Amino acid sequence: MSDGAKERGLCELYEEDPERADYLVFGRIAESNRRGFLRGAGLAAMSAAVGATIPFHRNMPAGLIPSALADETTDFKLVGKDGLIVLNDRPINAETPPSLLNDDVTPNERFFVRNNGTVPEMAEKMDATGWSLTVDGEVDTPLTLSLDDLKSKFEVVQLQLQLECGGNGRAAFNPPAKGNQWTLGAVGCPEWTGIRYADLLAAAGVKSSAVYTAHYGMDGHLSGDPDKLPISRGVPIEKAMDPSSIVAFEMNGQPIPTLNGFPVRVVCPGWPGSCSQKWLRRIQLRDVVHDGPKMTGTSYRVPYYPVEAGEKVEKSDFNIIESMPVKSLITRPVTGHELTDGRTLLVGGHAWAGDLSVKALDVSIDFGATWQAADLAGPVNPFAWQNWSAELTFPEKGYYEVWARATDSEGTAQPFAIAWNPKGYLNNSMHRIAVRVTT
Ligand SMILES: Nc1nc2c(c(=O)[nH]1)N[C@H]1C(S)=C(S)[C@@H](COP(=O)(O)O)O[C@H]1N2
Ligand SMILES: [Mo]
Repeated sequence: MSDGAKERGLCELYEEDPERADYLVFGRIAESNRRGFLRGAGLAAMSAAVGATIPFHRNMPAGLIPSALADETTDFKLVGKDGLIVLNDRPINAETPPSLLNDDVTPNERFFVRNNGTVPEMAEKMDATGWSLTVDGEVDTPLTLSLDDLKSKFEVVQLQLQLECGGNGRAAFNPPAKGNQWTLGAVGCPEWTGIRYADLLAAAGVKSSAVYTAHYGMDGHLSGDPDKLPISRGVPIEKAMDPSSIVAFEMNGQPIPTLNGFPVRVVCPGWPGSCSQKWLRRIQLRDVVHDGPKMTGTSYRVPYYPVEAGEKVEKSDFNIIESMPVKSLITRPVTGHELTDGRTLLVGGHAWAGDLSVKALDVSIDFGATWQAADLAGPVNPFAWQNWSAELTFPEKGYYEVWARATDSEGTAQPFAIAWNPKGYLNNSMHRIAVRVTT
């Protein structure tokens, strides 16, 4: 299997090349048996994908897309999730439509999923028996800690922290960028319970040689090779020492859901979600910038100067993404709203700005010609998204777009256009919704 095929799921593969997909899913089909006799792992994979056994699998024609997958990817239900749009099923990637992100605190079943590999068995079973966390590398005293150790030996903190995938918004890139075609919903802001990353490092004693962290999770590589890691990223020591960076064991007062990192994950808010390792088992301090999978090459990196859409950029001209840019969402009403009872409408949503805070949120109903200030609340704690709302009055009936534009504490506002880059990261262009006023 090529790398390209590995990064795609059944749905996409079936759309593009049903025969090849059939081969990958069902395994080798004997020439004498072109009717797609499903066996072993292939049948198990297909059954898992459609969520049931397939009694008449022997009759399935080769290349047939099970309609459970073909109709709409949204038919695909993820356990413990509600209303998420599945972009890929292997690895599982699912985003939340903006209107389902309206809660001030994102509920567990509405928090997006970005997996690079396979979900560890411990998380599938939601049983942390035997789990431990190792802290080693450039430390004075390497540590091995149980879940009880984390909960009892350190101060426990609760913080509402936003996480956004570095590739959120990639779907709008033109020319397109490879990878999950996230639209708007690879972001959320739950309340996390855990311990400060800094306290953990203080307990181990950070050597002066330490410059970067390396995070290791329990998820498996898609190839099945136990010696390969799907992803292992890290952050500069200073980011790990930020009092808002935590090692979390609960999400909204519940054990962290299977797909979001049970039993323990890192949360380094405001930076690409990939810095927040799920299913954590080891933190290693390094005396160099970490070079694990998805740390090197052009992964989670952007050119350090603006480029033209489609431009080729030398690898040496990319920098690792750190703080994410200012951004906002309109979470109410849903796009396409029909205003039938008058000309005023309440709109609202959230705004966030990486390491910074948001100082203003403006809305426009005339394609950006004029702007009106929305009410913007402060964050409940640093790195929590900020809620905003505005009452709009439309001058007459017709089709409108509501645009939202956040401005960060340093005065940088969201652009309307997309700052294109080769890997499709950091799209923080303004969110807009359609509203039809009928009277
Ligand atoms: N172990 C592990 N941690 C991981 C990932 C992963 O695939 N494996 N994906 C990362 C990426 S790219 C993102 S955006 C966030 C997503 O977190 P979520 O799936 O809980 O929304 O987890 C990060 N941590
Ligand atoms: Mo991500």
